[in-house]
Amino acid sequence: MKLHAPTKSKRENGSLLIIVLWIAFGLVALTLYFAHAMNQELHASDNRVAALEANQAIDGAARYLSNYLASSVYPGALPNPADLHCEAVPVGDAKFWFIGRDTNDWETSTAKPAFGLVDEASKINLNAPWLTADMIQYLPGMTPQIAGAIIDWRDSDGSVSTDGAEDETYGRLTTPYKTKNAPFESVEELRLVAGMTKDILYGEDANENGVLDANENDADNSAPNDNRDGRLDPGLMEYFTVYSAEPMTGTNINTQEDVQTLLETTLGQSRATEIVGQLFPRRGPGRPPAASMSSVMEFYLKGGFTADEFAQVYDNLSPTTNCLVNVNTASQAVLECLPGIGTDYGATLVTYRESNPSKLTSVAWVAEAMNNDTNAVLAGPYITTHSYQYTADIAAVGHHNRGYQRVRFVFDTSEGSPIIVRRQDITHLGWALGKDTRTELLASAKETQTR
Ligand SMILES: [Ca+2]
Ligand SMILES: [Ca+2]
Ligand SMILES: [Ca+2]
Ligand SMILES: [Ca+2]
Repeated sequence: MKLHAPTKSKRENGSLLIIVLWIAFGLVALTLYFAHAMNQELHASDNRVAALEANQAIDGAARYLSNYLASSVYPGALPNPADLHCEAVPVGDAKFWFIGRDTNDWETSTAKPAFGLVDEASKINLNAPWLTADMIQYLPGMTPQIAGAIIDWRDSDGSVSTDGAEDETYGRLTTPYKTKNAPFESVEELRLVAGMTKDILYGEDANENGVLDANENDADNSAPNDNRDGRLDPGLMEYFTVYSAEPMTGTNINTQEDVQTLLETTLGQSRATEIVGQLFPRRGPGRPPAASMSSVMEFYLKGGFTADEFAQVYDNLSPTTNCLVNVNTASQAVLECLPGIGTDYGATLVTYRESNPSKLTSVAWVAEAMNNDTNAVLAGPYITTHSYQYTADIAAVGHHNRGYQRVRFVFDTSEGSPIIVRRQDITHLGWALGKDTRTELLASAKETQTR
Protein backbone atom coordinates (compact mmCIF):
# COMPACT_ATOMS: atom_id res chain seq x y z
CA MET A 1 0.00 0.00 0.00
CA LYS A 2 2.72 2.40 1.08
CA LEU A 3 4.59 1.64 -2.07
CA HIS A 4 1.66 2.37 -4.29
CA ALA A 5 0.39 5.49 -2.59
CA PRO A 6 3.10 7.93 -3.82
CA THR A 7 2.74 6.59 -7.38
CA LYS A 8 -0.97 7.31 -7.35
CA SER A 9 -0.45 10.75 -5.84
CA LYS A 10 2.30 11.49 -8.38
CA ARG A 11 -0.07 10.52 -11.15
CA GLU A 12 -2.77 12.75 -9.63
CA ASN A 13 -0.30 15.61 -9.39
CA GLY A 14 0.72 14.98 -12.96
CA SER A 15 -2.89 15.15 -14.17
CA LEU A 16 -3.46 18.25 -12.10
CA LEU A 17 -0.40 19.85 -13.66
CA ILE A 18 -1.69 19.04 -17.11
CA ILE A 19 -5.09 20.51 -16.23
CA VAL A 20 -3.44 23.62 -14.82
CA LEU A 21 -1.28 23.88 -17.92
CA TRP A 22 -4.32 23.55 -20.14
CA ILE A 23 -6.16 26.23 -18.18
CA ALA A 24 -3.12 28.48 -18.31
CA PHE A 25 -2.82 27.82 -22.01
CA GLY A 26 -6.53 28.59 -22.44
CA LEU A 27 -6.18 31.84 -20.51
CA VAL A 28 -3.18 32.87 -22.59
CA ALA A 29 -5.10 32.04 -25.77
CA LEU A 30 -8.07 34.05 -24.56
CA THR A 31 -5.86 36.99 -23.65
CA LEU A 32 -4.18 36.83 -27.05
CA TYR A 33 -7.55 36.58 -28.74
CA PHE A 34 -8.94 39.65 -26.96
CA ALA A 35 -5.73 41.57 -27.47
CA HIS A 36 -5.92 40.82 -31.19
CA ALA A 37 -9.61 41.76 -31.32
CA MET A 38 -8.88 45.00 -29.47
CA ASN A 39 -6.01 45.73 -31.79
CA GLN A 40 -8.27 45.15 -34.76
CA GLU A 41 -10.97 47.31 -33.21
CA LEU A 42 -8.39 50.03 -32.64
CA HIS A 43 -7.26 49.72 -36.24
CA ALA A 44 -10.84 49.86 -37.51
CA SER A 45 -11.69 52.91 -35.46
CA ASP A 46 -8.47 54.55 -36.62
CA ASN A 47 -9.62 53.91 -40.19
CA ARG A 48 -13.03 55.33 -39.32
CA VAL A 49 -11.37 58.49 -38.02
CA ALA A 50 -9.30 58.71 -41.21
CA ALA A 51 -12.48 58.32 -43.32
CA LEU A 52 -14.16 61.09 -41.29
CA GLU A 53 -11.17 63.33 -41.94
CA ALA A 54 -11.33 62.49 -45.64
CA ASN A 55 -15.04 63.34 -45.77
CA GLN A 56 -14.41 66.63 -44.04
CA ALA A 57 -11.64 67.38 -46.53
CA ILE A 58 -14.12 66.71 -49.36
CA ASP A 59 -16.64 69.15 -47.90
CA GLY A 60 -13.81 71.66 -47.47
CA ALA A 61 -12.79 71.15 -51.11
CA ALA A 62 -16.38 71.79 -52.23
CA ARG A 63 -16.46 75.05 -50.25
CA TYR A 64 -13.07 76.03 -51.66
CA LEU A 65 -14.29 75.44 -55.21
CA SER A 66 -17.55 77.26 -54.56
CA ASN A 67 -15.62 80.34 -53.40
CA TYR A 68 -13.26 80.04 -56.34
CA LEU A 69 -16.11 79.86 -58.87
CA ALA A 70 -17.94 82.75 -57.19
CA SER A 71 -14.91 84.98 -57.63
CA SER A 72 -13.86 83.96 -61.15
CA VAL A 73 -13.16 86.89 -63.41
CA TYR A 74 -15.77 86.27 -66.05
CA PRO A 75 -18.69 83.87 -65.66
CA GLY A 76 -18.59 81.30 -68.42
CA ALA A 77 -14.79 81.15 -68.52
CA LEU A 78 -13.15 77.86 -67.62
CA PRO A 79 -11.23 77.90 -64.33
CA ASN A 80 -7.55 78.33 -64.99
CA PRO A 81 -5.81 75.10 -63.91
CA ALA A 82 -2.87 77.16 -62.67
CA ASP A 83 -5.09 79.06 -60.18
CA LEU A 84 -7.11 76.18 -58.77
CA HIS A 85 -5.29 73.75 -56.48
CA CYS A 86 -6.25 70.29 -57.70
CA GLU A 87 -3.72 67.69 -56.57
CA ALA A 88 -2.97 66.37 -53.06
CA VAL A 89 -4.20 69.60 -51.47
CA PRO A 90 -3.61 69.35 -47.68
CA VAL A 91 -6.45 69.99 -45.20
CA GLY A 92 -5.11 69.27 -41.70
CA ASP A 93 -3.92 65.63 -41.78
CA ALA A 94 -6.07 64.93 -44.86
CA LYS A 95 -5.54 65.59 -48.57
CA PHE A 96 -7.92 65.99 -51.51
CA TRP A 97 -7.79 65.78 -55.31
CA PHE A 98 -10.10 66.93 -58.10
CA ILE A 99 -10.22 64.09 -60.63
CA GLY A 100 -10.62 65.62 -64.11
CA ARG A 101 -10.07 64.71 -67.75
CA ASP A 102 -7.49 65.77 -70.31
CA THR A 103 -9.93 65.85 -73.23
CA ASN A 104 -7.08 66.29 -75.71
CA ASP A 105 -5.98 62.67 -75.18
CA TRP A 106 -7.51 61.19 -72.05
CA GLU A 107 -8.20 57.81 -73.64
CA THR A 108 -4.50 57.05 -73.48
CA SER A 109 -4.05 57.94 -69.79
CA THR A 110 -2.76 54.92 -67.94
CA ALA A 111 -1.29 55.49 -64.48
CA LYS A 112 -2.50 58.85 -63.23
CA PRO A 113 -5.70 60.87 -63.76
CA ALA A 114 -5.68 64.41 -65.12
CA PHE A 115 -6.41 66.62 -62.10
CA GLY A 116 -8.95 69.42 -62.49
CA LEU A 117 -12.65 69.94 -63.12
CA VAL A 118 -14.77 68.18 -65.71
CA ASP A 119 -16.49 70.67 -68.00
CA GLU A 120 -20.11 69.61 -68.54
CA ALA A 121 -20.23 71.65 -71.77
CA SER A 122 -17.47 69.40 -73.13
CA LYS A 123 -20.19 66.76 -73.57
CA ILE A 124 -23.41 66.41 -75.53
CA ASN A 125 -26.53 67.39 -73.63
CA LEU A 126 -29.07 64.55 -73.83
CA ASN A 127 -31.82 67.17 -73.64
CA ALA A 128 -30.38 69.54 -76.27
CA PRO A 129 -33.25 70.85 -78.42
CA TRP A 130 -31.13 70.32 -81.56
CA LEU A 131 -30.03 66.73 -80.84
CA THR A 132 -30.85 64.06 -83.45
CA ALA A 133 -30.18 60.32 -83.56
CA ASP A 134 -27.99 60.81 -86.64
CA MET A 135 -25.56 63.04 -84.74
CA ILE A 136 -24.81 60.52 -81.98
CA GLN A 137 -25.05 57.19 -83.77
CA TYR A 138 -21.29 56.93 -84.40
CA LEU A 139 -20.21 57.43 -80.80
CA PRO A 140 -18.14 54.45 -79.55
CA GLY A 141 -20.49 51.65 -78.51
CA MET A 142 -23.56 53.40 -79.91
CA THR A 143 -25.93 51.71 -82.35
CA PRO A 144 -28.57 53.37 -84.58
CA GLN A 145 -31.21 51.56 -82.46
CA ILE A 146 -29.96 53.01 -79.17
CA ALA A 147 -29.56 56.47 -80.72
CA GLY A 148 -33.15 56.33 -81.98
CA ALA A 149 -34.40 55.05 -78.62
CA ILE A 150 -32.64 57.93 -76.79
CA ILE A 151 -34.56 60.49 -78.86
CA ASP A 152 -37.87 58.64 -78.40
CA TRP A 153 -37.26 58.34 -74.65
CA ARG A 154 -37.07 62.11 -74.19
CA ASP A 155 -39.42 63.47 -76.86
CA SER A 156 -42.96 64.17 -75.71
CA ASP A 157 -44.76 62.07 -78.32
CA GLY A 158 -45.42 58.33 -78.52
CA SER A 159 -44.67 57.85 -82.21
CA VAL A 160 -41.72 55.60 -82.99
CA SER A 161 -38.92 57.33 -84.95
CA THR A 162 -36.54 55.52 -87.34
CA ASP A 163 -34.84 52.68 -85.37
CA GLY A 164 -36.42 54.09 -82.20
CA ALA A 165 -38.48 52.60 -79.36
CA GLU A 166 -41.65 53.63 -77.58
CA ASP A 167 -44.11 51.92 -75.18
CA GLU A 168 -44.56 48.80 -77.31
CA THR A 169 -40.85 47.89 -77.02
CA TYR A 170 -40.69 48.52 -73.28
CA GLY A 171 -43.97 46.63 -72.79
CA ARG A 172 -42.32 43.44 -74.09
CA LEU A 173 -39.60 43.46 -71.40
CA THR A 174 -39.67 40.90 -68.56
CA THR A 175 -40.39 43.81 -66.22
CA PRO A 176 -42.35 46.12 -68.51
CA TYR A 177 -42.37 49.89 -68.11
CA LYS A 178 -43.38 52.92 -70.13
CA THR A 179 -41.33 55.39 -72.19
CA LYS A 180 -40.54 58.51 -70.21
CA ASN A 181 -41.46 61.04 -72.93
CA ALA A 182 -39.75 63.76 -70.87
CA PRO A 183 -36.21 65.14 -70.49
CA PHE A 184 -33.41 63.05 -68.95
CA GLU A 185 -32.66 63.90 -65.31
CA SER A 186 -29.30 62.13 -65.23
CA VAL A 187 -26.95 60.38 -67.64
CA GLU A 188 -27.38 57.16 -65.61
CA GLU A 189 -31.02 57.20 -66.73
CA LEU A 190 -29.70 55.93 -70.10
CA ARG A 191 -29.71 52.48 -68.45
CA LEU A 192 -33.50 52.46 -68.94
CA VAL A 193 -33.31 53.15 -72.68
CA ALA A 194 -33.98 50.15 -74.97
CA GLY A 195 -30.84 48.25 -75.97
CA MET A 196 -28.57 49.89 -73.39
CA THR A 197 -26.25 47.61 -71.44
CA LYS A 198 -23.89 48.29 -68.56
CA ASP A 199 -20.92 47.62 -70.87
CA ILE A 200 -22.07 50.18 -73.44
CA LEU A 201 -22.85 52.80 -70.80
CA TYR A 202 -19.75 52.46 -68.59
CA GLY A 203 -17.30 50.91 -71.05
CA GLU A 204 -14.00 49.72 -69.60
CA ASP A 205 -13.75 52.54 -67.10
CA ALA A 206 -15.32 50.71 -64.16
CA ASN A 207 -14.20 53.30 -61.58
CA GLU A 208 -15.07 56.29 -63.79
CA ASN A 209 -11.75 58.09 -63.45
CA GLY A 210 -10.67 58.38 -67.11
CA VAL A 211 -7.60 56.22 -66.42
CA LEU A 212 -6.81 52.67 -67.52
CA ASP A 213 -6.57 50.82 -64.20
CA ALA A 214 -5.04 47.31 -63.95
CA ASN A 215 -8.42 45.54 -63.80
CA GLU A 216 -9.54 47.51 -66.86
CA ASN A 217 -6.77 46.03 -68.97
CA ASP A 218 -6.70 42.34 -67.97
CA ALA A 219 -9.51 41.00 -70.22
CA ASP A 220 -12.00 39.01 -68.12
CA ASN A 221 -9.55 38.13 -65.30
CA SER A 222 -11.39 40.73 -63.21
CA ALA A 223 -14.40 42.97 -63.81
CA PRO A 224 -14.95 44.81 -66.09
CA ASN A 225 -14.65 42.67 -69.21
CA ASP A 226 -12.15 44.73 -71.25
CA ASN A 227 -10.30 44.11 -74.52
CA ARG A 228 -6.78 44.32 -72.99
CA ASP A 229 -5.50 46.61 -75.74
CA GLY A 230 -3.66 49.04 -73.44
CA ARG A 231 -6.12 51.82 -74.23
CA LEU A 232 -9.17 52.96 -72.29
CA ASP A 233 -12.35 52.34 -74.27
CA PRO A 234 -14.84 54.58 -72.52
CA GLY A 235 -18.58 54.08 -72.26
CA LEU A 236 -21.30 56.51 -73.30
CA MET A 237 -21.20 58.09 -69.80
CA GLU A 238 -18.13 60.02 -70.94
CA TYR A 239 -19.89 61.71 -73.84
CA PHE A 240 -23.18 62.87 -72.36
CA THR A 241 -24.44 65.38 -69.82
CA VAL A 242 -27.80 66.77 -68.72
CA TYR A 243 -26.36 69.96 -67.19
CA SER A 244 -24.87 72.25 -69.87
CA ALA A 245 -26.83 75.49 -70.28
CA GLU A 246 -25.90 79.09 -71.05
CA PRO A 247 -27.80 82.18 -69.95
CA MET A 248 -29.49 83.61 -73.07
CA THR A 249 -29.35 87.17 -71.79
CA GLY A 250 -26.78 88.71 -74.15
CA THR A 251 -27.28 90.85 -77.25
CA ASN A 252 -29.51 89.31 -79.93
CA ILE A 253 -27.34 89.02 -83.05
CA ASN A 254 -30.35 89.57 -85.31
CA THR A 255 -31.49 92.87 -83.75
CA GLN A 256 -29.71 95.65 -85.69
CA GLU A 257 -30.07 98.46 -83.09
CA ASP A 258 -28.73 96.30 -80.24
CA VAL A 259 -25.80 95.08 -82.35
CA GLN A 260 -25.01 98.69 -83.38
CA THR A 261 -24.96 99.81 -79.71
CA LEU A 262 -22.74 96.90 -78.64
CA LEU A 263 -20.26 97.42 -81.48
CA GLU A 264 -20.05 101.19 -80.87
CA THR A 265 -19.15 100.69 -77.21
CA THR A 266 -16.58 97.97 -77.94
CA LEU A 267 -15.07 98.84 -81.34
CA GLY A 268 -15.94 102.52 -81.84
CA GLN A 269 -18.37 104.37 -84.11
CA SER A 270 -16.73 103.97 -87.52
CA ARG A 271 -15.88 100.26 -87.25
CA ALA A 272 -19.37 99.61 -85.87
CA THR A 273 -20.99 101.25 -88.89
CA GLU A 274 -18.82 99.24 -91.29
CA ILE A 275 -19.61 95.91 -89.64
CA VAL A 276 -23.34 96.63 -89.27
CA GLY A 277 -23.37 97.49 -93.00
CA GLN A 278 -22.06 93.96 -93.68
CA LEU A 279 -24.38 92.27 -91.22
CA PHE A 280 -27.58 94.07 -92.17
CA PRO A 281 -27.22 95.12 -95.84
CA ARG A 282 -29.83 97.56 -97.18
CA ARG A 283 -32.25 95.72 -99.39
CA GLY A 284 -33.69 97.49 -102.43
CA PRO A 285 -37.46 97.94 -102.74
CA GLY A 286 -39.29 94.72 -103.60
CA ARG A 287 -36.39 92.51 -102.42
CA PRO A 288 -37.02 90.09 -99.52
CA PRO A 289 -35.42 90.89 -96.15
CA ALA A 290 -32.13 89.11 -95.42
CA ALA A 291 -32.45 85.74 -93.65
CA SER A 292 -31.68 85.87 -89.94
CA MET A 293 -28.24 84.71 -88.86
CA SER A 294 -28.24 81.16 -87.47
CA SER A 295 -25.34 81.51 -85.03
CA VAL A 296 -22.66 83.79 -83.60
CA MET A 297 -20.25 81.99 -85.96
CA GLU A 298 -22.25 83.20 -88.97
CA PHE A 299 -22.38 86.67 -87.34
CA TYR A 300 -18.57 86.63 -87.06
CA LEU A 301 -17.94 85.56 -90.65
CA LYS A 302 -20.61 87.76 -92.22
CA GLY A 303 -19.55 90.85 -90.26
CA GLY A 304 -15.93 90.62 -91.42
CA PHE A 305 -14.54 90.96 -87.88
CA THR A 306 -10.91 90.23 -87.13
CA ALA A 307 -10.55 87.47 -84.52
CA ASP A 308 -9.28 90.06 -82.01
CA GLU A 309 -12.27 92.35 -82.60
CA PHE A 310 -14.64 89.45 -82.29
CA ALA A 311 -13.09 88.33 -78.99
CA GLN A 312 -14.03 91.74 -77.51
CA VAL A 313 -17.66 91.32 -78.58
CA TYR A 314 -18.21 87.59 -78.24
CA ASP A 315 -18.88 87.35 -74.49
CA ASN A 316 -21.75 89.84 -74.83
CA LEU A 317 -23.63 87.91 -77.51
CA SER A 318 -26.55 85.61 -76.79
CA PRO A 319 -26.34 82.20 -78.47
CA THR A 320 -29.19 81.34 -80.87
CA THR A 321 -29.87 77.98 -79.21
CA ASN A 322 -28.86 76.28 -75.96
CA CYS A 323 -27.01 73.25 -74.56
CA LEU A 324 -24.01 74.06 -76.77
CA VAL A 325 -20.77 72.09 -76.89
CA ASN A 326 -17.60 73.85 -75.74
CA VAL A 327 -15.11 73.45 -78.63
CA ASN A 328 -12.23 74.29 -76.29
CA THR A 329 -12.83 71.27 -74.06
CA ALA A 330 -14.86 68.67 -75.98
CA SER A 331 -13.16 65.38 -76.87
CA GLN A 332 -12.64 64.44 -80.50
CA ALA A 333 -15.48 61.90 -80.33
CA VAL A 334 -17.92 64.60 -79.19
CA LEU A 335 -16.74 67.13 -81.80
CA GLU A 336 -17.21 64.53 -84.53
CA CYS A 337 -20.92 64.29 -83.67
CA LEU A 338 -21.51 67.90 -84.69
CA PRO A 339 -22.72 68.90 -88.16
CA GLY A 340 -20.06 70.71 -90.19
CA ILE A 341 -17.24 69.19 -88.09
CA GLY A 342 -17.70 65.40 -88.31
CA THR A 343 -14.78 63.03 -88.82
CA ASP A 344 -13.30 65.45 -91.39
CA TYR A 345 -12.43 68.11 -88.81
CA GLY A 346 -12.58 66.50 -85.32
CA ALA A 347 -8.86 65.72 -85.15
CA THR A 348 -7.96 69.04 -86.85
CA LEU A 349 -9.70 71.01 -84.11
CA VAL A 350 -8.07 69.05 -81.28
CA THR A 351 -4.60 69.54 -82.80
CA TYR A 352 -5.21 73.23 -83.47
CA ARG A 353 -6.40 74.10 -79.97
CA GLU A 354 -3.48 72.21 -78.37
CA SER A 355 -0.96 74.28 -80.33
CA ASN A 356 -2.83 77.63 -80.10
CA PRO A 357 -3.98 77.96 -76.47
CA SER A 358 -3.99 81.79 -76.66
CA LYS A 359 -6.51 81.86 -79.52
CA LEU A 360 -9.35 80.13 -77.69
CA THR A 361 -11.12 83.32 -76.55
CA SER A 362 -14.06 82.94 -78.95
CA VAL A 363 -15.37 80.50 -81.57
CA ALA A 364 -13.41 82.42 -84.26
CA TRP A 365 -10.52 79.94 -84.00
CA VAL A 366 -12.76 77.13 -85.28
CA ALA A 367 -13.27 78.93 -88.61
CA GLU A 368 -9.53 79.52 -88.88
CA ALA A 369 -8.65 75.91 -88.05
CA MET A 370 -11.23 74.46 -90.48
CA ASN A 371 -10.45 76.96 -93.23
CA ASN A 372 -13.88 76.18 -94.65
CA ASP A 373 -16.47 78.87 -93.93
CA THR A 374 -19.40 76.81 -95.21
CA ASN A 375 -18.69 74.05 -92.69
CA ALA A 376 -17.91 76.55 -89.93
CA VAL A 377 -21.39 78.08 -90.44
CA LEU A 378 -22.92 74.57 -90.35
CA ALA A 379 -21.21 73.91 -87.00
CA GLY A 380 -22.02 77.38 -85.66
CA PRO A 381 -25.40 76.71 -84.01
CA TYR A 382 -23.94 73.91 -81.83
CA ILE A 383 -20.70 75.36 -80.51
CA THR A 384 -19.51 77.78 -77.83
CA THR A 385 -16.37 78.54 -75.81
CA HIS A 386 -18.38 79.19 -72.63
CA SER A 387 -18.96 76.79 -69.75
CA TYR A 388 -21.15 77.34 -66.72
CA GLN A 389 -21.46 73.82 -65.26
CA TYR A 390 -18.62 71.75 -63.87
CA THR A 391 -18.28 68.35 -62.26
CA ALA A 392 -15.98 68.31 -59.26
CA ASP A 393 -15.03 64.68 -58.69
CA ILE A 394 -13.32 64.91 -55.31
CA ALA A 395 -11.28 62.09 -53.76
CA ALA A 396 -9.61 62.39 -50.34
CA VAL A 397 -7.62 60.45 -47.73
CA GLY A 398 -7.28 61.10 -43.99
CA HIS A 399 -4.21 60.77 -41.72
CA HIS A 400 -1.50 58.29 -42.83
CA ASN A 401 -3.21 58.37 -46.26
CA ARG A 402 -5.98 56.11 -45.00
CA GLY A 403 -9.78 56.24 -45.10
CA TYR A 404 -10.14 56.90 -48.85
CA GLN A 405 -13.45 58.60 -49.80
CA ARG A 406 -14.84 60.02 -53.05
CA VAL A 407 -17.80 62.31 -53.75
CA ARG A 408 -18.89 63.77 -57.08
CA PHE A 409 -20.51 67.22 -57.18
CA VAL A 410 -22.01 69.18 -60.06
CA PHE A 411 -21.73 72.96 -59.76
CA ASP A 412 -23.92 75.31 -61.80
CA THR A 413 -22.77 78.94 -62.11
CA SER A 414 -25.25 80.05 -64.79
CA GLU A 415 -27.19 82.20 -62.34
CA GLY A 416 -24.15 83.96 -60.89
CA SER A 417 -23.46 82.33 -57.52
CA PRO A 418 -22.40 78.69 -57.81
CA ILE A 419 -25.09 76.19 -56.85
CA ILE A 420 -24.49 72.49 -56.14
CA VAL A 421 -27.08 70.66 -58.25
CA ARG A 422 -25.89 67.13 -57.49
CA ARG A 423 -23.93 65.35 -54.76
CA GLN A 424 -23.14 61.68 -55.22
CA ASP A 425 -20.97 59.49 -52.96
CA ILE A 426 -19.00 57.14 -55.23
CA THR A 427 -16.49 55.78 -52.69
CA HIS A 428 -17.80 52.27 -53.54
CA LEU A 429 -16.18 52.48 -57.01
CA GLY A 430 -12.84 51.95 -55.29
CA TRP A 431 -9.44 53.57 -55.66
CA ALA A 432 -9.55 56.14 -58.48
CA LEU A 433 -6.33 58.14 -58.13
CA GLY A 434 -4.32 55.73 -60.28
CA LYS A 435 -1.32 53.50 -59.69
CA ASP A 436 1.25 56.34 -59.53
CA THR A 437 -0.57 58.26 -56.81
CA ARG A 438 -0.88 55.07 -54.73
CA THR A 439 2.85 54.45 -55.03
CA GLU A 440 3.64 58.05 -54.03
CA LEU A 441 1.31 57.87 -51.02
CA LEU A 442 2.72 54.52 -49.84
CA ALA A 443 6.27 55.89 -50.09
CA SER A 444 5.37 59.02 -48.13
CA ALA A 445 3.53 56.98 -45.45
CA LYS A 446 6.61 54.73 -45.03
CA GLU A 447 8.80 57.80 -44.67
CA THR A 448 6.58 59.23 -41.91
CA GLN A 449 6.62 55.91 -40.05
CA THR A 450 10.40 55.50 -40.11
CA ARG A 451 10.95 59.08 -38.99
CA1 LIG B 1 -41.37 59.48 -77.15
CA1 LIG C 1 -10.44 53.57 -64.65
CA1 LIG D 1 -10.91 43.29 -66.69
CA1 LIG E 1 -9.26 48.75 -74.02
